[in-house]
Amino acid sequence: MFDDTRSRFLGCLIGCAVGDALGCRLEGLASLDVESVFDGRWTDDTHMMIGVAESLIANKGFNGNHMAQTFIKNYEQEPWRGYASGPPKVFRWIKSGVPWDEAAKQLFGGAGSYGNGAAMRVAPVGLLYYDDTEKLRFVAHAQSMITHTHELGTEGAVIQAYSVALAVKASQSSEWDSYEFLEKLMGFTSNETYRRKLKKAVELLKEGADRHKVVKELGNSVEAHNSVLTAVYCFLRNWGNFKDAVTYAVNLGGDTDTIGAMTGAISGAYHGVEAIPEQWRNKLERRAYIEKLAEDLWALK
Ligand code: R7I
Ligand code: MG
Ligand code: MG
Repeated sequence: MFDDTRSRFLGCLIGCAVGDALGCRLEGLASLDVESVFDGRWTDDTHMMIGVAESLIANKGFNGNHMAQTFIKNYEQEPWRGYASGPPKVFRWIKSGVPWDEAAKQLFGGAGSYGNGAAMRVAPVGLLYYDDTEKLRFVAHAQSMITHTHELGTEGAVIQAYSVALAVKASQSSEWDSYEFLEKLMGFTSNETYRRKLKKAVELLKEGADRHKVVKELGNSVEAHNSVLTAVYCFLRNWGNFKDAVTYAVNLGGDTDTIGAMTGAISGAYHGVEAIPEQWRNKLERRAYIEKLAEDLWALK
């Protein structure tokens, strides 16, 4: 069979950036004509995804301190990318000498963050370890710990990374459907909050639920458990087409850039880069650099 993994890698990272760029224009707005607002500029979601990729490539795998320093360097160059409050605090603590795997435990009164920040950036981990599930789980969790130590935050990242991996693999095997995809996620996570949402996702797909119900049941907000499976659902509900999936995602409202980024990463990994509308790719900020990162990750395989 023709090996199109390279195109899937490119589709995943470009898809993440395109979904972020589409979504950030719609944040807080009612459904708009996505074509007319797309300007290709992306936010912290893509900025941190780039940091994950850069560090994985530089180390040919995971190095926690290096990845933390990469996040810090990128943040200091472009702090205006729309970062939430948690990561910049962690960056300051790490700079003052707290170890990379300790600093984030202090957030939110010692609970650690369950924001979706560890999931929104994790796509490169899903690519690099798409064929090694246990390594994927380990690295997706470890990269989360730099900024997100709450179990719901880390598990969201692990599930998002595995969804990217499944999308790469589903495109290579033949006949998967949405229900099998959800079943595989169910077999992968033992977290009850996520398992409940996976059951909901099956029901919503079966009944062809409207957007209002999807948002009510799966969520569309900044918490990982209220956005990661929403993105998975957006992909599955629009399995056939990249553009439909991200357009649907960013029209759910709420944390639109992040749900767009996560949907775009999964859908791009499934369809390959050619399926992403060319006018979107052409406008995308730092497109060549993001493509280079995808190529370098692919070369590590
Ligand atoms: O997760 P994080 O990087 O934010 C990502 C979001 C995405 O939408 C990006 O596009 C960008 O806009 O920001 O940053 P955190 O500050 O760790 O978490 C984000 C938010 O989640 C926090 O501001 C809180 O509102 C909420 N949150 C919590 N609230 C209460 N208790 C996260 N953890 C907790 C918690 O333990
Ligand atoms: Mg953002
Ligand atoms: Mg966001």
